[in-house]
Amino acid sequence: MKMIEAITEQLPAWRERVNRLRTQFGSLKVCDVTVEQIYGGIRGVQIQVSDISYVDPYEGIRLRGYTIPEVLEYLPKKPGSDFPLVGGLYYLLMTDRLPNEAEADEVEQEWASRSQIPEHVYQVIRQFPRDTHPMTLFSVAIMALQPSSQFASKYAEQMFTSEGLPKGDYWKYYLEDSMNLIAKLPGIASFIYNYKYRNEEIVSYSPELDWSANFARMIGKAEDLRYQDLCRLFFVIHSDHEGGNVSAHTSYLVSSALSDVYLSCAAGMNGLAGPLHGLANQECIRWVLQVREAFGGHVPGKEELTDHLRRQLQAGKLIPGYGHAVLRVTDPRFTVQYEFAKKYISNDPNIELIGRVFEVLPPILAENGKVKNPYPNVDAINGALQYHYGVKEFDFYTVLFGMSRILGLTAHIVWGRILGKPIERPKSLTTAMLEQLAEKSLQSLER
Ligand code: HAX
Repeated sequence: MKMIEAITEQLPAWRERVNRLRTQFGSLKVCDVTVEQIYGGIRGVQIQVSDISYVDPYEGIRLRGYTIPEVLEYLPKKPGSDFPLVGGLYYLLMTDRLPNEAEADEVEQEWASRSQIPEHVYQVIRQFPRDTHPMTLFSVAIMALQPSSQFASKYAEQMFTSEGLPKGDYWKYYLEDSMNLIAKLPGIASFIYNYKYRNEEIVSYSPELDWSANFARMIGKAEDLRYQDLCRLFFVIHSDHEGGNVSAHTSYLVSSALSDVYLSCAAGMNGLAGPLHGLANQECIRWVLQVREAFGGHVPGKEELTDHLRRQLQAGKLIPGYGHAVLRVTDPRFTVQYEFAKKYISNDPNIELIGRVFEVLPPILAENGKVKNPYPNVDAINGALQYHYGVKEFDFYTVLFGMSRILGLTAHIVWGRILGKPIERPKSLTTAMLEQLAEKSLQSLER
């Protein structure tokens, strides 16, 4: 694979950079940690390095240094589509280089050749009651693939033979496992969808189509070229959001114990399934429909909507799709989806309402200064787009998010192995220890 060559070429320089920082500047202090940060979700504590992506509070995400509009513009596309091949995005995340068409296509072809899903994975899914949340099924399906981990078997094998597995080569097995897992995601996700909501169909992968279009085809949207474009857009923009969010941090932490890609990604997906993380997208479309219902199915005018939103906030309710832990501007991933919606489905009443909420809500949220970011995040619109194209099962949306996010998670994990990162082990304190520190600081103030 060209990806392996591209990474191998860069290895000495990357290792040199990290070694220099660790050996020459190992004791350099990066930031202080406050008691509030310790109790407040480690918010803002700079304890990770992520070269895959970086979230600037005022600019939004950059993937390998490129903004969302740049990524959408520069990545290779399939003839006839204005939206990127996910294979090209993966090449960029993994190698830190923009791919040409052949390089993007090679990743897509690799996925096609690795897409066969073992029968037992379908059986595992079928064992669960049909009303099981699709994220649970997604996570167990990934776990069911774990016995095929090349890293796990190679690692176990070398423990008992004279033939060693050099630490510097671990990443190649992690990359192999990542490629094998990602290749199967359209088949797994579509089967979960078909099992729960359609006809239980298992559809085989078509090498003629790209990864995104394969997923669309597998859930019965072979003819819907616009939906296939939406999938390309969705899978590219949800792929990564730095290393500190729950799913990225979880999978990276698990992989630091040399747990393989399957174990690590399933753990990440369990984090993504939380209502404060990936589950938020299903809440947003539900909320949009509820607002319309409150107005007899219509889209309320600005004044009516303002009153309604104020009443909700006064009642202590959260407005889903607004706010962010890091961002302090409108999420560019909201913007590109909103542009897609305005271009292709502007007459959809849910999109009309989302546009109106975008006009009136930010100043209201900003009024009392409590909400740090009064602007929409990525989830404010993605469910409404799926809903328009007929994917109306809200609880499935987080699986779509998960398919995309695994692209980023695996890039972080593989690079963790490339750079030889050790097992993570932060240190705990007791409340009594913090109280002692507090006492000491009081005494020194009194002196
Ligand atoms: N509506 C009403 N109140 C909100 C709000 C919203 N959309 N967003 C934040 N607030 C409130 C918080 O509840 C908090 O109130 P209290 O102090 O009374 O608890 C206060 O404003 C300060 O919160 P914050 O510091 O601005 O936001 P946080 O960093 O704590 O939380 C969240 C960020 C995204 C979790 C939050 O804004 C929220 O719950 N938004 C709605 C749910 C949502 O859209 N989630 C998806 C986020 C995108 C994502 O990461 N997806 O994976």
